[in-house]
Amino acid sequence: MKKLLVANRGEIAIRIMKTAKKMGIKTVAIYSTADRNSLHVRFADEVVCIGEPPSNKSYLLGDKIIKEAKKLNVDAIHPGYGFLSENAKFAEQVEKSGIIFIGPKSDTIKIMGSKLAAKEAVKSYNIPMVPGIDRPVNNAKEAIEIAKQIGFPVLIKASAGGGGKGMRIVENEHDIEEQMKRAISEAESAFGDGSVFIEKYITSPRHIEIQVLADSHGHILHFFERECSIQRRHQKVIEEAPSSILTEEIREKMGNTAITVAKACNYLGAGTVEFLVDSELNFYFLEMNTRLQVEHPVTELITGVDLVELQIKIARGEKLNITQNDLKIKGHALELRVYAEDSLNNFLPSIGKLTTYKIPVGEGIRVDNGFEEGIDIPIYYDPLLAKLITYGKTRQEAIQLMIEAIDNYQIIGASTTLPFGKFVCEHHAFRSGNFNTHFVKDYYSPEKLQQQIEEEAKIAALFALNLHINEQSILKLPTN
Ligand code: MV4
Repeated sequence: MKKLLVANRGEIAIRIMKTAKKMGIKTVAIYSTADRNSLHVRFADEVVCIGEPPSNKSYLLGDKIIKEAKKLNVDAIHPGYGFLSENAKFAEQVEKSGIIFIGPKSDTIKIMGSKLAAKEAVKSYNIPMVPGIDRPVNNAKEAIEIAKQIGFPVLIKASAGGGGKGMRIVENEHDIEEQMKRAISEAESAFGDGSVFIEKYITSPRHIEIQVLADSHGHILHFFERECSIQRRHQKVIEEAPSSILTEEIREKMGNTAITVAKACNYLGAGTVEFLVDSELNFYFLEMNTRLQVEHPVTELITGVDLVELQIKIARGEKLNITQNDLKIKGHALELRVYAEDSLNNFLPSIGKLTTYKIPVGEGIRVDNGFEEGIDIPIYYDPLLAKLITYGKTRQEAIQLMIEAIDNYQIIGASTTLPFGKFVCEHHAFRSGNFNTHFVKDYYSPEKLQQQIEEEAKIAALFALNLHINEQSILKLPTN
């Protein structure tokens, strides 16, 4: 593999190119006209403008990307996350064009893109799953029968779903018909597939996922868990590894389950197996994400591996030259997604020119960044500016480092989720480790954040006053 095209933008494009450079592989960046001055474009050895700013006129143009890749004699395409990363058709077209797609086979992407197909694929492997029905349901009477058997509350879910779309909690049988209609029509318009099924609703779960890697020689390894329960409207905000609630025993069980899921779908490359974990620490397989995830750095920090490097090696046909026993968790890592969103104003995108942009540096601090001072944040894409990642010997150390790093991150020109991240890091429920997916809903309000910001300003003012008085008294001393 001599040349790699990264079919993505922002921090993840840079992250992937860094590893390619380290491995002596030339890099090609693609960009839309909105990104012509972006960091990821300057970072690459070669660049291609792929189209107009909207994603469907640039970063989603699979055919055009493949055409340009061929012109430039590209050997492999890395899709990053989002955009074309889980598009089975794109993966298939890349395969057919003779270019290596860095990811699993298109058939695997297709299976895992459907929750019902995924359930079907793992059916014979004794994988713990949430009680429910594993086929599409569209008849209200039948749905009521199923729900009664499972027991309320139940969750109606879209098979093609993602990001909570087409998902409906139902508390009693009178609401089933109405909610099922809504779920089906939402799924139809969002995914063009109205298949829905029914599961027992786990009321206060944690969201914990396992990183796996599978090579083309039949070796599959897991790289432990990431705790992703701190999210807002299905958008993760803070991720960490390891999770503070798992015992060694459950960790091993979940890891082995994840490996079995990967085996069941003939997995290749890096993937993530998602689980729900209930308050009694029962875990249930939810779905598998067939891409490199946003939060992969926390896994890299606690295991000491470069996941992109391993992805590339696997794509080149190499064997994973480590065993499960070689892998040990060391330390604790936290990641805060730094979005250009206003935490005080319903997380509305906050776009503008970054007139000041200085990232924190120091031991235990990693910033996977896609921006620099003077750049306008485009309105067309996900407003993730960077990922602020900290690593310490203990969870407490990683949290403390995160708070300091947030204080040392200087951004003027856009509101960001940095203050929100600090709010979470200072919250007793987060610090205690005792939280679930309802954390943000249960504990966060803009008023509370505002109050915290004001209190901090007061303390800073008092501190300054104190300093001033002390200096004055020092000045007066010689006269006494
Ligand atoms: C669930 C659940 C409770 N019970 N399934 C949301 C997105 C999708 N990946 C799965 N999701 C959930 N499925 C059952 N049977 C609760 C959620 C859920 C959730 C999961 C992970 C992270 C955040 C969440 C927020 C709300 C609901």
